[in-house]
Amino acid sequence: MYVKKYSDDRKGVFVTKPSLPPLEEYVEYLKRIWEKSTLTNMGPLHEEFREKLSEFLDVDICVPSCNGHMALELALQALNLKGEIITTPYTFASTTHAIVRNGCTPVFCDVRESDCTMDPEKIESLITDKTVAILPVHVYGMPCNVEEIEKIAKKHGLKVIYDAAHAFGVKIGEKNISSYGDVSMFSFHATKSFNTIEGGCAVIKDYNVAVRFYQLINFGIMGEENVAFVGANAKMNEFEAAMGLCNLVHFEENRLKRKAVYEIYERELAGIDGIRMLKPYRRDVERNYSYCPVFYDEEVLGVSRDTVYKKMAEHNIFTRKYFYPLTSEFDCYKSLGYNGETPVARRLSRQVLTMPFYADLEKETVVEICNLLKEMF
Ligand code: T4K
Repeated sequence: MYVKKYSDDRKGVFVTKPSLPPLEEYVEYLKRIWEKSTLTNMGPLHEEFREKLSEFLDVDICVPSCNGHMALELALQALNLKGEIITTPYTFASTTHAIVRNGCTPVFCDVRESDCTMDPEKIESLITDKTVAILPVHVYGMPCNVEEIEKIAKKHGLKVIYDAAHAFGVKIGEKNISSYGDVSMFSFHATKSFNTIEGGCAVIKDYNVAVRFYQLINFGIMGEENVAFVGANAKMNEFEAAMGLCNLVHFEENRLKRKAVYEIYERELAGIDGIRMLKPYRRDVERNYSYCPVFYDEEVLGVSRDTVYKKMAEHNIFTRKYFYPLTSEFDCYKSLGYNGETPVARRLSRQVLTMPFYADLEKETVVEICNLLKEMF
C-alpha cells in the first residue's frame, strides 16, 4: 500500500511550505470557537469568511467548501451536465476525476507552449453534438485566454467552468479572475498560496445553480424533513474558516514575498539556453506567484529533466513533477480510451520541474539551488 508519511525529522528544501499566520491571531479565533461550541455546519466564522471572501473575489456568490476538489465535482453536479467536457490533461488528478465522477466524458485539448493553459485554437475542432462544457485550468495561476475561450463557448452554447485551484488573487487588468466563466473553483489547500488548511470555494454566477450547490455540499438537505438532492458532505469547518480569515489579511504581503523569490529564480536562470520560465498571455496580468515551474529542454541542455530531479534530491532539494504524467496517461484513464492527441502538453510534462517556492524561502537558498543547476549545465 502507498502511504505517504511526513516524519518529524525530514530535512531539506521542499517544493512548498504553507504560509501560517502569527499564532496569536489564530488563537483569537479559537477562543471564539470555544465560546460558541460551534465547530462546523456553516457557523459564524464560516459566514464571516464567506463574506470577506466574496469581497476579496469581488463576486456576489461564493461558497466555501472542505476542499477544492469537492467544490469542482459538486459544481458540475449542480450544473447538471451530461455529455462531453473539453478539458486539459496538463493538470492535477482532481480536474479529470471531477468530470468522470459526474458521469461525463473528458475530451482532452492541447495546451499552449507559452503558459501551459488550454489552447483556444484547438478547442473548436473537438466540439461535437455531445459537448456540454469547457473546463480549462488556470494552471500555476497563469490565466487562460478567457476572452477567446468564452467567445467559443458563447458561439456553441457551452458552459465554462474554470479550475482556478491555483489562481486565487490573480487579476486580468482590473478584473478579478473569479469574474470569468459560469463557475470558478479555487483551492485553499495547505500547499496553495492562500490556505485554509484544507479548503476551497466555488464562485457561481447563476443564483439557482448556487442554491443547488449550497444544498449539495450539505447532503442535499433543504430542511429538517426534506432532502431533495443526492448530495455529499463538503462543508468548510470553523477551524478552516478561522485560518482563512487570518491568512486573508496576510495574502498581499505573502504575494509580494513570493514575487520577490520568483524574481530571483528568473534573474539567476536568465540566459541559460534550454531553460525556460512561463509568461502570462497578457502584460496586464497581476500574478499570484503560486508555483515556480521551470522547463528543462534535454535536447539543448544535454541533461534530462529526470536527471535534474535526481541530482537536486541528492542535495536534499525536493522538486516536483507537477504535472507529469498527463491525467490522460493515468492508468485509470488509459484503458478507457480518453487519450487524445496533445503533443504540446506531453512534451511540457516531460520537461517540467516545479522548484522549491514559498513566501519565506531564503534568497540564499534560491541562489544555491540556481548555482547547482548552473554547475549541472
Ligand atoms: N485542481 C488543480 C489544478 C489542483 O492542482 C488541485 C490540487 C485541485 C484541483 C484540487 O484542490 P484540493 O482538493 O487539493 O483543494 C498537492 C495538494 O494536495 C493539492 O492540493 C494540489 N492540487 C497538488 C498540485 O499538490 P501532493 O500530494 O503533491 O502534495 P504533498 O502532500 O506531497 O505536498 C507537497 C509538499 O508540500 C511536501 O513535499 C511538503 C509540503 N507540505 C505539504 C503539506 C500538505 C508542507 O510543508 N506542509 C503540509 O501540510 O498534492
